[in-house]
Formats: sequence, structure tokens, C-alpha cells
Amino acid sequence: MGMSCNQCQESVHGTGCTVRGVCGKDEPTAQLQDVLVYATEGLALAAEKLDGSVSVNVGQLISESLFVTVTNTNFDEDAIVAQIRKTLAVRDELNASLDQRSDHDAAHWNGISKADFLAKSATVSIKSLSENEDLCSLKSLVLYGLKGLAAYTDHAAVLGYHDDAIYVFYVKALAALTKELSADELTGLVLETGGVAVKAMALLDKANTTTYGHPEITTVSTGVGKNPGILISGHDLRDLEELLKQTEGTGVDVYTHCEMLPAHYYPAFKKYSHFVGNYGGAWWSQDKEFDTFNGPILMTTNCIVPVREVYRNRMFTTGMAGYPGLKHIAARAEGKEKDFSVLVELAKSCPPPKELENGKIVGGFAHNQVLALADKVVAAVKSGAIKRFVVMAGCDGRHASRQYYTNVAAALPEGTIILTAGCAKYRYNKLELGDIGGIPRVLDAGQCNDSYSLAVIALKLKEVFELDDINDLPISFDIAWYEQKAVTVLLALLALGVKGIRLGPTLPEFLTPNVAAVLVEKFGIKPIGTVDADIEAMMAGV
Ligand code: SF4
Ligand code: SF3
Repeated sequence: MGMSCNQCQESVHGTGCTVRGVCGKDEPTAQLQDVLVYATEGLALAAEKLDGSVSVNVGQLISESLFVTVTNTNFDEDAIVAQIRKTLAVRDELNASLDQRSDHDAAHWNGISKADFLAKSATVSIKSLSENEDLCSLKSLVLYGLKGLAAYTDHAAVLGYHDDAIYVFYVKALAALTKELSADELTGLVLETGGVAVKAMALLDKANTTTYGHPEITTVSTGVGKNPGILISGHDLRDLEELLKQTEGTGVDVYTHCEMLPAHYYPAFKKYSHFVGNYGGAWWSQDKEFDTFNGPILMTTNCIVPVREVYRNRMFTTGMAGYPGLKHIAARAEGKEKDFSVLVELAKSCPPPKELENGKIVGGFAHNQVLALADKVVAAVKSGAIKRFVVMAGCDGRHASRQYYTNVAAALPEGTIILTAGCAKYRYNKLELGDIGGIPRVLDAGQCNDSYSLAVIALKLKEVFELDDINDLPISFDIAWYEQKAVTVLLALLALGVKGIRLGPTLPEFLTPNVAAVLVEKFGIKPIGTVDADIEAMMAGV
């Protein structure tokens, strides 16, 4: 049967991962994820027959099921099987209320075993979306965009924020993946996915800033203290909030890892004196950093890398994250917090973290903070002190080719400001790049979840400079991608009319030459080149 996955940047080039994922995903896990996507399409087909509305329950279930299949989120076969069964059950409830049965293949999957699900996977893998490779490529682009969209929407839902229009779009788009559509229809769906992605990111921005306040300029320590600590990684701010409350006064400190770093920028978390700093770098170096951290680690979302024995007993997952053999902190009971006491008790018996570095990172430049500095920024642009903004947001990854981003950041001329969000920043956020009249040359807006901030900043600058077209701003986009949330951000930028984006370190493998050609022709997307040539071109506005 084999596996077939090509959804991330580290996919084995030319074929996708067919034996075992570079991410560590094995064949059965990949197959069950395909089955979960297929079952979710079946749920969408049932929901499509309703009166055009989609309940919050169905919308949230779709968010969760797609989020489970995002790269590096969930490797736990049993958890994926449970999610498939839950999806089939809700689909059946919908079909029962309509008094009709879907003719989707998954209609007959009730009560079947895990082995049977695995057997079904051969007919439902991504390659089965269409026999025509260009149509399959376009459907893949929609599906991967939906996966990232689902992650953002789920984060908003965790804070109580929903948008019916997103849920209605899930149903339309997932149902469309099961149908024969033309290239034009699918291209339209790709663009619509980008438009809905903008909505989802705006919703998440509202959820985060309403709940935790607007991020502010903040200096975060990268050193360690003398207390034992808990390390929290992933992107879920509510998990962090509850962990901070439950560790207060216990003598256990809390540290962020990777994409949780921007949590330090929120006013709501600054009041906790035991929220002491950030430990380590981007997700892919966790197998070393989790070892030296010495204390419990909580993984709230992606990105998990294969877990080493040396820290297996002190690593936990929660939410949509999962890994076989790790303890999973259960979802919130109605009106209650998650219970992190097992981590707190374990931490008390652990030595403090081993120091890896002892510096600082400055961040907190989300849209509200940057707009508060707007006068200063605009004056610097008008005086010529700031010549160009370069958006270098997105993901980091393992490959040595990503050194390109460090080299670009280091070599950009002094009059440039780097706008960033996502874990891509770890390629350059510890470099000493100085400031321009007090404005740091790297402005970190936050997580990949906060990429919306960069769009708000660009749109505000367009308004201030009275331009008709966002592409007339002195901004270049040099984006790094790895997983499907970055696909979603890319589609959102296209929906906002941004042209000429550089994308690297390689273009997505799931784009066929014909589909890539459409993106090049319509939007001027281009692969990264050499550091010097790209900087020269970007400074010339190309
Ligand atoms: Fe390969 Fe990426 Fe799929 Fe993992 S998520 S199996 S690395 S393509
Ligand atoms: Fe990073 Fe996984 Fe994409 Fe959130 S943590 S940006 S890769």
C-alpha cells in the first residue's frame, strides 16, 4: 500500500515521502491521516445538504480534524482513529437529521477496525484527488491551505471566537475536493481559500488581543534561573495562561520554546514573575534542547520531532498534538481549566535547566505597537533612513539551505527593516542588526499565527503614503515555508494582492509545473536565488 505525503517543504524531493516521513511520520500514521481527511470530506458532504448554515460543533470538529493532520502535530495512531470515529459519528447524526445517506465511500465505514481504515487508505490518499496531475495539484493546494486555516481557526475557537463564514467555506471547499472540477474552478477555490484565510487570521488576532491585550515591545531573556522549570512549546496561548496560573507560587518557573516565544509580548502574561524567558531555538533543534532543559515539556501544537528516550518521560502533549507513548493532558471539562498538576509535580523533582545561552531577544512589534510608532516610521521612510521593508516571515526547518535567510538578514543594507513572524525568525533574531533611529532592524510581530499583523502594517503604510496598490510600497516579501500554515499565509497574501513574493527554500513539491506557472504569471511568485542577487533585486523593488 505504502504512504504518499508531499504536504511540507521537507518532503522527499520528486516523490514526496513514500516510505517514512522526513518528519518521522510512519506509514500507518500517514495513512490514517489520509483517512481522517477523507472522513472529514464525507462530513462536509453531509453538511452541504443542510440549509447553508454550519453549526459551531461541526465547524470546530472540522478545524480539529484538519489540524491533527498538519505536519508534526500528531503521530498517535489511536488518537487519529478516535478522531476518524468522532467525525463519522457526527456525519451520521447530520445524515440522520436529513433522513438520507451519503453516497460517499466513507458512508460504509461505521464500526470498522483500525486495520480496515488502513486498508481504505490506498483509495483515499492525496493522489486520489484527481487522476489529472494539475487538478490534483490545485486540489492539494486547497487542502493544504485548509489545513493551515483550520489551525488558525481552532486557536480562535479555543478562546471562544468563531466565524460562521469560515465554517461554511470549510464545507464548500472540502465537498469540492470530492468532485470533478475544472482547473478554472479550482483556481477560483484556491483564491477563495486565501480570502477566507485573511478572515481566519483577523479572527485569531481579535481573539488573542481581546483576551490577552496587544503585544508590546518586550525584551526576553534567553538565559536560565535557578528554579526547576516547565518548557511550553507550540502555539496555544490558553494552555500557557492556565499553566502560568497553576505554577504560580509553586517554585517552578515557566519558559517558552520556539513559537511560544511571542507570548512574552502580551500584557496578560507579563504579570507572572515566574514566566522567566525563552529556551533554545526553532522547533527542529528540540531533540537537543529538551534534553538539556531537564524539566517537563508541554507540546501544545506542532512542531514535534521524533521523541528521544532521554526526555520521553517528561514530555507531554495536549490539544491536537499527540505522540505515541507520551502522556496527553486531557481537554478542558466544561467551565474548567486543563489540569497541568502532573507537570508541576514532576518539575519539582527535576534539576533546573542547563544554560544554553545568556542573551536577549526583543520583540512585540505586532500591528498595534508598530502603528503606535507610525509617526517615527513614516518620518524615517520620508527622510530616507528607512529605504525598504523586507518581510521574512514564515517557518524555519532543518535544511542547511535555510542559511540563506541568515545570510540575507546579515547582508541587507543598513536602511532596511526586517518584518517577521513565525519561527523563521530564529535564523536571524539573535544577530546584532542594530536599529534605525531607535527602531530595531528586526521587528518581530509574533507567531506565524500573527502574520496578519504584517498585512495590517503594510495596509496602514499604503494608506499613510496614499498609494493605490500595496505593491507600490517599499516592501519586499522573502518568505520561508515549511508546513501548511505557511501555505495558508501565502494564499492570504495573494488574496490581499501582494505580488512578487520570493518563496523558499524550495517551491512546494505539490505544485506541478503548470500550476506553478499560473502562480508565477498571476502573482509573480518566484523561488529564492542567491543572497546577493536577491538583495540587489529586492532593493531595486523587483
Ligand atoms: Fe514527508 Fe512532510 Fe509529509 Fe512528513 S509531512 S511525511 S516530511 S511530506
Ligand atoms: Fe514554525 Fe512549526 Fe511553521 Fe508557526 S513551529 S511557523 S514550522
